[in-house]
Amino acid sequence: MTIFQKILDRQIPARSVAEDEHCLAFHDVNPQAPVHVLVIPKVAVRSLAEATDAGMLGQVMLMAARVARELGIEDSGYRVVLNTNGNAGQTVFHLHAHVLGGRVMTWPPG
Ligand code: DGP
Repeated sequence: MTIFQKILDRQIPARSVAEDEHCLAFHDVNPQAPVHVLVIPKVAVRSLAEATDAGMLGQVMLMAARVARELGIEDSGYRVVLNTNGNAGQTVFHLHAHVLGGRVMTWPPG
């Protein structure tokens, strides 16, 4: 079981930001920006590479946009990232979108 499944099951705590029937959003424990929130689907899918449900992916993206709006980074701008497998640095194998904002982002990412 992944650490994010344990958060979904309320076995370990997280600082929740938003929730609906499809997704949970919570603050990243190791923030890389003033706003750094993770959005996870309630279904356990290892990564974007293994996702087949377009509806689920859409719900994750819509929740990311909602979080950005509600945390006040919509107008200043934000980045949504899905690290996928090794070279991208994925460490938790429950699909998740990082919502990063509150500072200027560089491009390309390192
Ligand atoms: P990734 O490298 O894309 O798999 O990102 C995993 C993120 O999850 C990383 O930024 C740190 C975060 N994280 C790992 N364990 C926990 C935890 O127990 N609680 C919270 N809130 N975040 C976690």
